[in-house]
Amino acid sequence: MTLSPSHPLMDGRTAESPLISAYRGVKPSRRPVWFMRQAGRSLPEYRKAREGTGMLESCLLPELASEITLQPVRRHDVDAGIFFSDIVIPLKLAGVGVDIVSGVGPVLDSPVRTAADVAALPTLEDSALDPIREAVALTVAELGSTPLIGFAGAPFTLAAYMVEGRPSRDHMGPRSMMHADPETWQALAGWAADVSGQFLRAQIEAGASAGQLFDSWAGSLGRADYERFVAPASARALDGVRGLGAPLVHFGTGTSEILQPMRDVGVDVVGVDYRLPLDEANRRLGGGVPLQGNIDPALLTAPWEVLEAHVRAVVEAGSAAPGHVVNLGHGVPPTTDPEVLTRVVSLIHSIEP
Ligand code: 1CP
Repeated sequence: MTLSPSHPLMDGRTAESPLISAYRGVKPSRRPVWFMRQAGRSLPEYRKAREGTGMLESCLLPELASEITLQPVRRHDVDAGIFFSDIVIPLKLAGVGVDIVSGVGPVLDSPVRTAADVAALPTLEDSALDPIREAVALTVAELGSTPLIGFAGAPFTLAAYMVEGRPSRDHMGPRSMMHADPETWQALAGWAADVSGQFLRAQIEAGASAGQLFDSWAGSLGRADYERFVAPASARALDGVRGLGAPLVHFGTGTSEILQPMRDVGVDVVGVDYRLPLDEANRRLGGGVPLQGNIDPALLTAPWEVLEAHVRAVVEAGSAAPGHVVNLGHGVPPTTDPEVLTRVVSLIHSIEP
């Protein structure tokens, strides 16, 4: 498994970029920063581009998905683009009935709750991923030396939507299934691992220079359940991706107690949410793992002096790790003033790496 010689990571465009250097634990020329959900409703140009087009439909129109991916890179001078798509796109491309309902999130036509439901799940044909490959190729052609990050949802977070049929607070459905019907759980997590892995691999092969596995809701699990029922599936999702040589990041929220097992699924970098200072995260990981994070999104509306002090504290704490990519502790809130994000980027770039 190797990337083509014309891939941005192989032909000299991105291998020494600040982002890829920091992910590899090499000192970068400037301290890299990007924001989860940097594309999206905080940007007026996004709202304009999306007008009249459904969320999932937008993800499957290569020119539109590419344009939306590029918008925050042009505006903020961030050190990476994050591919505009959604964690439920591989479900949709496999033929599972799913939509993103405005103001709600992913909603399935029929929740997946029994062994028969899982057995009836369709396979994801490789050719169905062609619109994704095309959008990635268009995007990296524009990005030049700025790396594109591909991503996928981790099996637990995907299964949380599949079992509940919609967003939920406590993810009771999948957490109950693990114990009540472990075989069905394993089959579902395995299915989710395979489609996620295919989705991420397609993005990296088409030109993404790094990949992020989002297990946004893994923090609802205790460590024992995470290690037994979830980590093996997350590791499986990355089996077809790890050997490509693109750095891999693993992120979730509320994961302070499971950072080490999240690292152990076989990633290079751990994303930390805003709850745990990065120097403590570094300590919990034994000091050898590059980190990503963790500005508290709530502070984006604080007075500038308060936000600046917080950003400086995050940078200081992150300096303990062998590499640090600045990000938020979770996604950009839709109400964020985009000019604040631009100012945060230039502050971070002004600090010695
Ligand atoms: O109304 C709109 O404009 C749609 C909102 C939106 C957007 C912009 C959704 C619906 N998804 C996305 C894009 C998206 N989703 C990206 C790419 C853009 C970027 O980061 O700049 C990414 C990486 C995701 C991944 C995603 N989707 C996650 C993991 C990240 C996270 O935020 O934790 C999750 C959990 C989803 C599900 C989802 N999709 C959309 C919503 C509103 C949700 C969350 C619903 C919930 O609360 O459970």
